[in-house]
Amino acid sequence: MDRYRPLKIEQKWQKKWEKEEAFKATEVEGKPKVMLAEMFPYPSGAGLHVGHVRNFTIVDVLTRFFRQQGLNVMRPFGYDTFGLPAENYAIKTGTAPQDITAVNIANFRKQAKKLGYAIDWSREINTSDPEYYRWTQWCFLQLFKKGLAYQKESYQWWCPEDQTVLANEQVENGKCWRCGHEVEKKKMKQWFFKITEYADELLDEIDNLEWPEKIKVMQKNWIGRSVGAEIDFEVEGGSPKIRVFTTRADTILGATFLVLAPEYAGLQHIVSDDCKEAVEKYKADALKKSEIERQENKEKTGVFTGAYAINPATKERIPIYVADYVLAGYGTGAIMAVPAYDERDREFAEKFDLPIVEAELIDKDAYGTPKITYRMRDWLISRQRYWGCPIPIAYDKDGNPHPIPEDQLPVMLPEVKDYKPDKTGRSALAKAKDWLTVEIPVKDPKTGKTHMEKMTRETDTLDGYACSSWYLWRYASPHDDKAAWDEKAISYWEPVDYYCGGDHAVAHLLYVRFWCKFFADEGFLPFREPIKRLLYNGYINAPDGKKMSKSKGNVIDPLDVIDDGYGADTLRTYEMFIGPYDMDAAWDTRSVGGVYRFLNRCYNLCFDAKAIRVDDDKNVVVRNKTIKKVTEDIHRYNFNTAVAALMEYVNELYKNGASNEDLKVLAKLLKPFAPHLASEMLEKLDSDEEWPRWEEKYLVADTLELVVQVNGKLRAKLDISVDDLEDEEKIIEMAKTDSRVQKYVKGGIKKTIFVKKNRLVNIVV
Ligand code: ANZ
Repeated sequence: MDRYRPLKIEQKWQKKWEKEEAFKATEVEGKPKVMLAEMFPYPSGAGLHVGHVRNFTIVDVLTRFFRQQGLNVMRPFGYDTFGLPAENYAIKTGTAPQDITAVNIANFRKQAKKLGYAIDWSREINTSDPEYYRWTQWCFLQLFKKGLAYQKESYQWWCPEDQTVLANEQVENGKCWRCGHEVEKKKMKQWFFKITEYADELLDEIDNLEWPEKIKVMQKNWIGRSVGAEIDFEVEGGSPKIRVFTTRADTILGATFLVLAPEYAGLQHIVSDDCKEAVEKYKADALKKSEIERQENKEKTGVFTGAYAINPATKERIPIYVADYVLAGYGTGAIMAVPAYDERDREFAEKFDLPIVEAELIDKDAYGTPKITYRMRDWLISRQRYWGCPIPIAYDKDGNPHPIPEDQLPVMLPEVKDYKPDKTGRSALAKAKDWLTVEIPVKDPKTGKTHMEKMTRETDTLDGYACSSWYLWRYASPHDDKAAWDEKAISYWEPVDYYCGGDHAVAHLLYVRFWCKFFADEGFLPFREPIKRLLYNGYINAPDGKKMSKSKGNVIDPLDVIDDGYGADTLRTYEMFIGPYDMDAAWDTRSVGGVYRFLNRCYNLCFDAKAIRVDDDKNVVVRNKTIKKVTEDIHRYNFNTAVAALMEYVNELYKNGASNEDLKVLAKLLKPFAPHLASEMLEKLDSDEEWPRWEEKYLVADTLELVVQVNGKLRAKLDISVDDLEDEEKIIEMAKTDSRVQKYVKGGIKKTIFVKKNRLVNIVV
C-alpha cells in the first residue's frame, strides 16, 4: 500500500504553484471579486509563530473557498517592518536595520511558502522599502496640505539618563524600561494627525460594518462621544475665566468647588503667591503618573490654589483646587465639582473637608452652552527614532515647517553608523549631517517668484501605524510608481472584503478608517469604509493554557510540526480544528496527531487499492449534508465544525465504502484546509476543484418547529432546519425579522432569549 508522505506531496504542489504563479490576481471587468488580507506581520527574527499560522490560515481557507467557487480572488501579502525591535537590535549590534529586516523577510516568506498559502506573491509589500514609503510620505503631505497634520507642544515621557523620549509601553512603573531610571514628562513639539475631525463619522458608521460586536463596542468607547455643556466661572481678582465641561449642568447648584488639571494652561495666573510652591511641587509629581494611574480609584490627592471662583448659579464663592484626577486632554481640563452627585468629587470633598450640598436639580440649559466632547485625542505620530518613515518636512531659519515637494520624494533614510538618539532626544537622523540640509523651492508671497532656500530636515520619523494606515490600498497596484494606488485597480478590488487579525482592535482599525474617509474626501478613494468584514481571531496558548513566552519556555514552534513529518496540511487543519476561530485555545499535541491520522485516512480512502468502492447513491444523503454543512460553516467562519463534519464524513465512508463522487466531494471540501493533500487526491480522481453544491431534496427530513414569543405571548411558529438550531444568531435573526413578529417589536427590542431545548425564542420589548 502507498503511504501518505506529506512532505513529498507538499513540496510537489508548492513547486507547481510557484512555477504557474497559480494565485496571481488580475482584474477582470465584470467578474465578481473577493479581496482578502490578514493584518500583515512584523517580521521578527523569531519567525512565524502559532498565532501567525492561525491568522494566515483563516485567510487562506476563505481564499481557497472563494477561488473554488469561481470568484476572482486576490490574496496579497506584506510586512510591517519599521519599528523598535529592529532598531534596538541595530543599536546593540551595529547591524543596519535594513539588513536585519531583509533577512527576516526572507525567512518569513520561506515559511509562508512552506505552509502552502494561496498568495499572489507579485503583490508583496514592505513598508520600509523606499518604493513603498515614498507614498507614505505622499499621504502625509496630503494631510499636511489640509491642515490635518500639524504640530503642537505636548508632554512626552523622557528618560533623563538615556536622554530619550519613551513610548507609553516603554515606561514600566514610572521607570525607563532600558536603564531603570525614573522617567519625567517633558514638553516637546510633536506632530499630530487630526483624527478628531472625523470623530462623528467614525462613530456613526460603526454600526453599518460587518465586524464583531466587541470590536465595534471598543471603537465606540475609544471615540467616547460625550454630550454635555461648557460653563464659564468668573475668577476673583480678575484672572481669566475658567471654563468647565460637564455632562451634568443640571447639578450646578451643588457645585461647591472647581478642580483644574495640573497641566491646566494658565494655571500660573490663577495660583496665589503663597500657594505657588505647593502647586508646582504637586504638578511635578502628577506629571510622573500615567493617565491610567491617575484614573485608578486610589485615594484622591490635590492642592489648593489659594484662588476662588464664583458659582454663576448660586453666586457663591467657591475654592479652586488642582488635582490629578482631572485630566488635561479631556474636555477643558477643568471641572465643577459636585460632591453630592459625583463619586470622585465626593471622595475629594471628604478628604479636603469641602462642603457637600444636596442641591436640587435645575434645567440643563440654564447656564453654559451645549458642547460635545470626545475621549479620543488627536493621533501623535512623530517618533524620535531612526527606523521609521522620515517625515517629509524641512524647516526654514525661523523654524517654520515646509513640505518637501512631491517630486523630491522619497526622503530616503540616510545610512548612519550609530542608531542611538542624540543627547537632546532627537533621532539618529540628526547625526546625518549631509542629509540634514536640503534646498527647497519657496514662493515669495509678494512677488510670486520662486527661489531656492536652504533648510533643515525634520529628524522625527512617523509612527509605524501611519505606514499600516494605507497598505491595504497599495495591494491594488503594489509597484505603481505614478501613484500610491491606481484608481482603476482600487475601484475593482476594494474595499477589502475579508480582513483578519487578532490584535489592534482599536488603534490600527480606527486609523485605517480615518485615512479612508480623508482620502475619499480628497477624491482619491471611491469608498468611505476600507474593510467590509472583519474577523478577529483568538490567541493560541501553550498546552498549559498560559500565554506562550520565551521566558516561560512553553513556546510551540509551529514549523516543528511540519518538520516532525506531520506536514503543513496537518498544521493548517489542526489550527482550524482547535476551536472557534475567535476564541483563545490551548495547543494540544495529541490532537495534532489526531488530525494527522484523519488526513492519513483521507489519503488511504483515495489511494488504497483495497478501499471498498460503492455506487454514488449509497452515500448520497450524508454527502449532500456534508457539502451543506461545510459550505455554511465556512461562510459563518465556523472552521472547526467544518473540519469536524469532514471527519464524520470520512468515518461514514469507511463504514459504507466510497464512490468516486464521494471522494471528489471529500477532496474538494478538504482543499481549503489541506490544499496539498486535496490536490493530490483531485489529481488522482481526475477532477477539477470546483466547489460542490448540495441538493435540498436529499435533506428534507430535517426540519423542526421553532416557537417565537414576544413578551411571553406566542406570535409565530417557524420551520427551521435541524442545523439552524445550532446557530443562535441566525435563529434570533429569523425570529426578529419574521413578518408576523415584526409589528410587535417595532418600538425596539430590549432583549432576546433563546431556549434551545424548547426550540423557543422570547423577545422582550
Ligand atoms: C459635574 C458633574 C456632576 C459631573 C455629576 C458628573 C456627574 P464623561 O461622561 O466621561 O464625558 N470631567 C470633565 N472633564 C474632565 C476631565 N478633564 N478630567 C476628569 N473628569 C472630567 O464625563 C464627563 C464628566 O466628567 C463631567 O461632568 C465632569 O464632571 C467630569 F453628578 O461635571 B461632571
